[in-house]
Amino acid sequence: MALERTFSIIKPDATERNLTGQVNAVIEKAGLRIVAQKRIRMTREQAETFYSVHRERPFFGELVDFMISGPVVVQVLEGENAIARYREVMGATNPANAADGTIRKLFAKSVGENTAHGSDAAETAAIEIAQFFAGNEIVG
Ligand code: 3AN
Repeated sequence: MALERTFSIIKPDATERNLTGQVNAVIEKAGLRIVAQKRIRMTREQAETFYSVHRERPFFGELVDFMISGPVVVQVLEGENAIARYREVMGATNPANAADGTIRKLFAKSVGENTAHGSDAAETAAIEIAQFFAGNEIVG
């Protein structure tokens, strides 16, 4: 097992409903450690860069508009196999398909407004962490 770091975003649908602490409780109960965290308002440019792999998808504009519609909480999570583990803890992209007890089953409103983002691979985790955090802001 490898100690890994992954990048997480608590999305505007969750901050709007004051759910940051409840999402964090699920993360911590799952054995992941929040080693960096800040609440920010993403700029359109930041959101477009962050989701640039989805630029050609039909929902890209809607996704960017949503991500800048309110505050988000960006985080670095650390733990054994943190990347895959956090995707399990988040549950399926569409909350209708998410397993019981997952963040998206518990809190997500829809496939777009789905409460949490987690990196999908080690390479993307490193890129996403570096977009929002300097090395000295991450304290393990
Ligand atoms: P995940 O976040 O589970 O890795 P992706 O990478 O397929 O899922 O999608 C990235 C984000 O794009 C999702 N978290 C969601 O907010 C949004 N999204 C995905 N599919 C749709 C869709 N059909 N309609 C609207 N938004 C979507």
